Amino acid sequence: MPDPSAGKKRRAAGHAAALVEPGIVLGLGTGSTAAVVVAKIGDRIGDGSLHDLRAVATSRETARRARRLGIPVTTLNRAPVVDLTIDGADEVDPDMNLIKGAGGALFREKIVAEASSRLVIVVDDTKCVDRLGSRGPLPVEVVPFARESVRRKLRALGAKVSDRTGPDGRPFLTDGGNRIFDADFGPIRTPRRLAARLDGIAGIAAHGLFLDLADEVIVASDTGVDHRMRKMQERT
Ligand code: A5P
Repeated sequence: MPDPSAGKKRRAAGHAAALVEPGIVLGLGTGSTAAVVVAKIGDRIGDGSLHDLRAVATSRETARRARRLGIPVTTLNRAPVVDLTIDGADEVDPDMNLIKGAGGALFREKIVAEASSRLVIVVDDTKCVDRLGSRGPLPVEVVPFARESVRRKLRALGAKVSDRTGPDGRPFLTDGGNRIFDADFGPIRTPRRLAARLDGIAGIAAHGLFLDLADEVIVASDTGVDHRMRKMQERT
């Protein structure tokens, strides 16, 4: 099925790929928008405007895609400080807080985001919301040992919890071998409070609330591209 947002994703991705400078350690996100960014970076390596990059991929799928396009891929352990990461998101609120994880790579995406000096998020305007949780559930990655205890805790916090499955109908497994719950909290009034509660549950490997992590958000609409910056003092 054709993606109605494909044109916007291409415009936003082109804008983001132009931010990449030779010689840096570059974090590569996961998902359909990040895939367009990876393709555009591959083009820039091909035309010689980018060289000496080392890329840290947020998923095996992105690593494979990058290698195919001639982008040198390293590991976070070899390059633990990432200069710039470009990634997509499922929702962006007016404070540039995010929900991520519809693609199932949220754990590695959060690790790479936290290791990055600059995190640039690329979305089309359908992802912009007043309140996180308005478009879909919150992905929560759970270690198998704690699956049922975490399910009960998420329910106690008010979520309707579904088990994510893959295209074959079997449980979706992340690159780390964990499961994903899609936890529907509805629009989230206090994302910081919810994030703190989820951070306190030991069996959760990662949740999709990415708060205070994005430095810049590139939003593509039918009329153009809006490049939003976080005020310097807000990044901790
Ligand atoms: C991957 O786990 C996600 O966090 C993606 O970054 C997010 O789902 C956006 O994906 P699309 O660009 O495909 O909408």
